[in-house]
Amino acid sequence: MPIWNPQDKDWNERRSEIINILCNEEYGFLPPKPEKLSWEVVEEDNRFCAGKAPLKKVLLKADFKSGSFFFPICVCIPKAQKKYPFFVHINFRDNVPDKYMPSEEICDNGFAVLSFCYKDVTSDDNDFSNGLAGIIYNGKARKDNDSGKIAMWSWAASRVMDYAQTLTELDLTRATIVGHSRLGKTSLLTGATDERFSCAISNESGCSGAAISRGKQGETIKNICNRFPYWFCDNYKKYIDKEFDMPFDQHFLLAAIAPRKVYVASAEEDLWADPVSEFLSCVAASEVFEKMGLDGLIHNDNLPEAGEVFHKGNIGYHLRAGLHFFSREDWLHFIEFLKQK
Ligand code: GTR
Repeated sequence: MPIWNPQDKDWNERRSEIINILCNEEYGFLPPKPEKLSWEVVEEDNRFCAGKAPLKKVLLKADFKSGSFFFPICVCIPKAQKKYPFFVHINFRDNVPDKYMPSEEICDNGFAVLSFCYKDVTSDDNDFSNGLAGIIYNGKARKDNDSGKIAMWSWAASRVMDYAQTLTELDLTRATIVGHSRLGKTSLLTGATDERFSCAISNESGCSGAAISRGKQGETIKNICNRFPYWFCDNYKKYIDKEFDMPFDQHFLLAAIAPRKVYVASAEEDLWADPVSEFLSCVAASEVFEKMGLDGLIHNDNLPEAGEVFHKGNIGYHLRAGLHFFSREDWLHFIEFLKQK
């Protein structure tokens, strides 16, 4: 089944349909934009990264008719007179430096990094009464295609982008969204729905992220819906043990980012995420890039081996040796991919 038939409709139309399918059937529709977004710098550390890249802690405030909601972000921008390409990193933790984010090295490489902790947006559990979820649902029952938690974390990444657009030190044409694991799933959804990001990176996002579901090893839709039902909308449960009946698969999510860049990183020992299914998804999503006359994933004609890196096309990929982790090595590959463009 082709993802897109260019004779039928143009890419913008097909891309909207794909996003609609993914939101309706899997993640739920993202919450609406707030009526107003404002912010306040609450802390400044001018000595951070030896003073090369001062750190600001900023509180973003989103006003809705039903109430206001705040979440903190960390902003680290190299101190020099130029515009920096930047990452928005959806992180597991709320402070810097962090084991999943080598801020100094990122900044030394000429990138700024804005990060936030996903749990500051809404908790990672079935409680839909706190944070953004509390404002949106406000005691109302969730409909089958209403936002799951991933869609809410993704909404927050777009608010960080709203704030980034007000900063003159950033090169807004080179904004990358990045996350690891459940937050890699969130990063891909953000890349698909928010065209202000010129690249979306998934680090080991696996099931319901970069990995194709049909034939997937390790975690399945059944496993993920049983353990983390609240990450998704209720409609997603329809596909438990029915992968081959799905009117989409995860390569649609990668393709919805085209013609912007996508990067998928796998780890050899991360069998729960399944590196092979992550790789196959990149191969399948290449269809859309190729129909646009662009390169998708440029790869060898065999499954990747640990240490292999594919950076030539608009879909980047690497397979790192080792375990499920967001390592410095992953970041350095992403930086190298982004620098060559
Ligand atoms: C696992 C989950 C995966 C992955 C991971 C993570 O337990 O099964 O889908 O997202 O958590 O986020 O670390």
